[in-house]
Parts: sequence; structure tokens; C-alpha cells
Amino acid sequence: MSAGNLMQQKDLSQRVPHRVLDRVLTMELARVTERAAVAAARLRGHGDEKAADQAAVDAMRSELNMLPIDGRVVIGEGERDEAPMLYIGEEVGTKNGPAVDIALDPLEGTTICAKNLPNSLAVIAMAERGNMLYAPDVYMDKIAIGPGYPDGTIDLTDPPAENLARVADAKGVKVSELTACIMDRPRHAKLIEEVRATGAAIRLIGDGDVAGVIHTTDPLQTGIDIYLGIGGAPEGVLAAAALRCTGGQMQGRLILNTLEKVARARRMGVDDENRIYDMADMASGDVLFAATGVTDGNMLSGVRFMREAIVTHTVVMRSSSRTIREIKATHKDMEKFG
Ligand code: VTB
Repeated sequence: MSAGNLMQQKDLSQRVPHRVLDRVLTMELARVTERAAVAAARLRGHGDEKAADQAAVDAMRSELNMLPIDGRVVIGEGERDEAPMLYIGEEVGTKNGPAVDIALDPLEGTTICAKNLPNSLAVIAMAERGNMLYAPDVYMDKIAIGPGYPDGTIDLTDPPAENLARVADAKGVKVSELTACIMDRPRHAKLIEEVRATGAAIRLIGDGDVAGVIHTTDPLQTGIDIYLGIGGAPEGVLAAAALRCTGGQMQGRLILNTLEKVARARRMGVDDENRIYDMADMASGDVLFAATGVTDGNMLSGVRFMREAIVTHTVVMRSSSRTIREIKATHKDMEKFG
């Protein structure tokens, strides 16, 4: 039986009462993603996705194990039999601290990193135990917008044209002045056609839809108003955790198009295959989120290696206070990064 089988999906409608995670942990999370990002960045542009990913996993795990938490990985590198480290169900931390669930992607955008293209990240999110969706490693259809829109502006069950019309109306611009971020995949041919027919612009990205979703939260900086399309479900939960902190709206639906996927999802506690998850269904309660740029991106710079320091750029956020911190860190103690 795999680790995933052992876990019970908590009914998120019976969420635990809102308690606040120790705010010191927010800063601790920055250390975790900084360390993973530096390890991956040493291998960026080398064309070896696996090596960069492994370096990020090793680094993230060792830093995570120093945290004063009783942590459990709920979104990780895969199930125990396929992932030797940071597998789903792995316990992390010193155990002297709060019981938390952790969603992580030590290197989100391995291909981007291998090619040294924009927006690969080291990412982690933390919530009180039982507050994060145990999403199986399947695809998820997603739609997301940033903060400032009236509730109900987006609806995954509506055609893209209707969503874009509502976003444009609420933003006070023409549909042709919106930009949608979509992953460049053959499966999106119809979606791309439908969006183009509205006159909206599309930014096609090769990978990295956690960044794609986060970019909707700051259209002035990124030029992206809405994220649409199908990517990984684990990445959906990570993105939802980020959006919980920044504000915004997101919906996702698992794509369970084979009996095997339905069975896997069932084992992880998903009883309604067609359920549309909103942001809080994916990450509820007090949520902490951190991401450090590995390669240069629209919001975060990549790691810089200098003679006397390593420089990292991280965003850390906390849902209960809605604080968003950007940390440009100059690490002079380069030894610790190996
Ligand atoms: C998705 C996306 C990720 O990989 O999981 C994608 O969410 C995998 O989708 O951000 P494909 O099978 O179409 O490649 C990423 O792009 C990178 O991990």
C-alpha cells in the first residue's frame, strides 16, 4: 500500500477552527525555498532537469528538517514508491512544534530551469493539519484571477469568452486589452482558439503554472490578468495556497479521465469526481507560502552568484495577516549552501 493510501482525506467542509500559525515560521519558510533555489540554480541552464530537481529536493529536505514543526508532506515529489525523498506522507521537521501539512515543489519548472528560461521557482506552502487538499498527481483544469474583482467573476463551467467579458468589465478595460496566461500544450488548442476569438491576448508559457497563477495577482508588473487551462493538480494546490495569501479567485477541477485515476483519487479521499474546488477548498485556515526565484522571472529575480555572496529573491506570504514580504537576501555565509 502506498503512502497516499494511508491518508484520510479530511472533509474540508468541516474545517478546523481558525488558528494562527506561529508567524516566525513565515521567515523560516523563506530559508527553505532559498536553499532549494540556490541548489537548483547551480545547475540551471545545464540541460539536466533531473539533476537540478534532485539538488533542489535534497536541499529543501535538509532545511525543512530543521524547522520546529511536526510536518507532514501532503503534496510532494510523488508517492513513496516513486519518490525516495519528500514523498507524500513523509514526516518532516523536528516534531517540536505545530502539526502542519506541507505542499512543496522544490523545483517548479524543471524544464525551464534546465533551459534557463524565465519563472522557475522553489515553492512551499504550509497549513494547519488537515487544511490542504490531498490532490492526486493528475491534471487539474484551472482558472484564476488576482485580487480586486467581485466574487463570482470567474466560473470554470463558463466558456472562456464569458469569463473574459466579466474580468474586462470589472477591470474597466476592453476584452482585447486583457492577457490570459495559458500553457503551450496541444490539449489547449480549442481553449487558445476560443480566447483568441475574443480578441484577448495570450501569453503562452512552456511550463510553470504555479508562477502563471501567481502572476495574475500583479497585472501591472506581469501583464497577466487571468490564468486558464490544464496543468498539474499538485501545482493547483500550491497556487491556491499563494492566492489565499494575496487574495484573488481560483477554481480547479480534477481531470479523472481513466478508471485508474478515479480509483487513485478515491483512495486519497476524493468522493465527487466532478467537484469544483475553490481556493479555500484547496488551502484553508492559516496558510503560509514562500517562493524563491531560481531563474529570472516576471516577479522574482533568479539566484545570483557573486564573489562574496549569493543573492536570492523570495516572496513570503501569510493568509491570516495578508502580509506579503519580498526578501532580497545577501548570503555571505556561502558555505552553508554547499
Ligand atoms: C504541469 C504544470 C507544471 O508541468 O504539471 C506541467 O502544472 C505538466 O504538464 O507547472 P505536462 O504534462 O503538460 O507537461 C509544469 O509545467 C512544470 O512542473
